[in-house]
Amino acid sequence: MSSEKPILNSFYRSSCSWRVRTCLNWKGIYYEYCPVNLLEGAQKKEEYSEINPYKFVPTLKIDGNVLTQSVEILEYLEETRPEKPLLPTDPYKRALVRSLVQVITGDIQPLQNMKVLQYIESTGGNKNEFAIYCITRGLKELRSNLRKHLINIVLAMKLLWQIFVFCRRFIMQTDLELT
Ligand SMILES: N[C@@H](CCC(=O)N[C@@H](CS)C(=O)NCC(=O)O)C(=O)O
Repeated sequence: MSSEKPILNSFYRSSCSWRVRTCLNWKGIYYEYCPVNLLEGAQKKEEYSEINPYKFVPTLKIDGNVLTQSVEILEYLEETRPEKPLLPTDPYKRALVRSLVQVITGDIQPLQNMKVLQYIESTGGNKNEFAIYCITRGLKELRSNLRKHLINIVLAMKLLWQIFVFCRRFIMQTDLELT
C-alpha cells in the first residue's frame, strides 16, 4: 500500500460521493478533497474524463490506483483496510447488506441522476415529479424489505443515511408521502 494521501474527486451534494466519504471517515482514512462542480459541467471536461471515463463523481486515487465507481471503492477499502469493517461477518447478513446496496445504487439513485433528469427536462417532462416518483417508490420497497429483516448493520445504516441526504433536495420541494 502506498503511503501517499488518497485524493477524492467529489461534489458536495453527490450522494455517490457521500457514501465514499462516509466510508473514508468511518475507517479513519485521511484524504485530499478535490471538488468537481457538477453544476458547471466539470465532470464532462476532458481533463476529468481522462481520469473517470464515466464522467461521474466520485473518483478515488489510492495506492497508485484510480477507482471510478462508488461501490467498487467501498469494496476496495473494505478489502485493503479491513479494520472497522462495513460488512458483518455472517454470510447471510453480508448478502442482505449487498442487496440493500444494489437497491440504492442500482434501482434508485441512477434513475434520478443529473444526466437522466436533464434528459427528462429536455424532452418536456417534469424532472422533479419523476425524481420524487423514483425515490418514493424505491424507499417504500426498501422499507418493506428492512421491516422483514430488521437488521442493524453499519453499512446499511450508512447507506440509508445517505439516501435521505440525496432525497433532501426533492423532499424539501414537495410533500413526499411514504405511507
Ligand atoms: N455508478 C456510479 C454513479 C455515479 C453518479 O451517478 N454520480 C453522479 C453524482 S451522485 C454524477 O456524477 N452525476 C453527474 C452527471 O450526471 O452528469 C457510482 O456509483 O459511482
